[in-house]
Amino acid sequence: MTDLSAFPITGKWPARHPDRLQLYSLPTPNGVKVSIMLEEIGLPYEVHLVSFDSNDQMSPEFLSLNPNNKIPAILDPNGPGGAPLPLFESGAILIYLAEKTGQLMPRDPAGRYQTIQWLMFQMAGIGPMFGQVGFFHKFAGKDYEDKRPRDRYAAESKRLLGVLNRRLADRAWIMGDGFTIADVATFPWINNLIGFYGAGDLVGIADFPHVKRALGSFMARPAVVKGLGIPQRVK
Ligand SMILES: N[C@@H](CCC(=O)N[C@@H](CS)C(=O)NCC(=O)O)C(=O)O
Repeated sequence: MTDLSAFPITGKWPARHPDRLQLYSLPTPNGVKVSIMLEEIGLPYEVHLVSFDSNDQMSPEFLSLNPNNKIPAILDPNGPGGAPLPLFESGAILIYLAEKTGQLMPRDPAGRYQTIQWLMFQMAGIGPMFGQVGFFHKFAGKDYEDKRPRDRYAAESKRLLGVLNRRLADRAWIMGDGFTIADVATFPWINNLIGFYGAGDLVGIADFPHVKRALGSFMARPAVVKGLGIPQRVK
């Protein structure tokens, strides 16, 4: 039986199945990337809810795994060389899981680097910019009289959607016929922008038909349907 007791996070979130990958998360667009990935690849895992209502992400136990106080984070009891591996940053986790299982990543080196390139495009562009749209359109920033910050982030999000739309014009998925971690990272954010943030009209989503078509295909995948609800918010 694997012993994870050296990791303080297991003091607050005990591992009932220490042989399985431990996921610490919430069903936000960054969080569901990892639950969708785990459902897609079929790796056994145990999920733990990190509640923002009780500021769990600021607890010493959580910070011991991710000093940057953000979900998602994982602890894989069976990491490289058989040793446990703690990991944070959703992009790093997706690359790790793809390489660990040989899934959702092209095998040829050029395809692999290009997949990582589009993953970085999501991590550095889509995620941060759409997040700002959320703040200025749906959350506290919506009450600001000065609409220039909202419009700046909406314009940048539109530009990014245009880049993605052109990429998808003649491809089923970001890397072509094969579904990859670039798609796993990107489409939860598109879904969130239109759905939870209600910013589809603000960014003119109707102008991006290829993005909408690929989003429809993404949302129809059984692993996506399941992963979007993991972990459940209220137990
Ligand atoms: N770049 C990080 C971003 C993670 C992130 O922003 N997580 C948010 C939820 S979507 C969070 O944990 N926020 C809690 C906080 O800031 O205290 C990743 O992709 O893992």
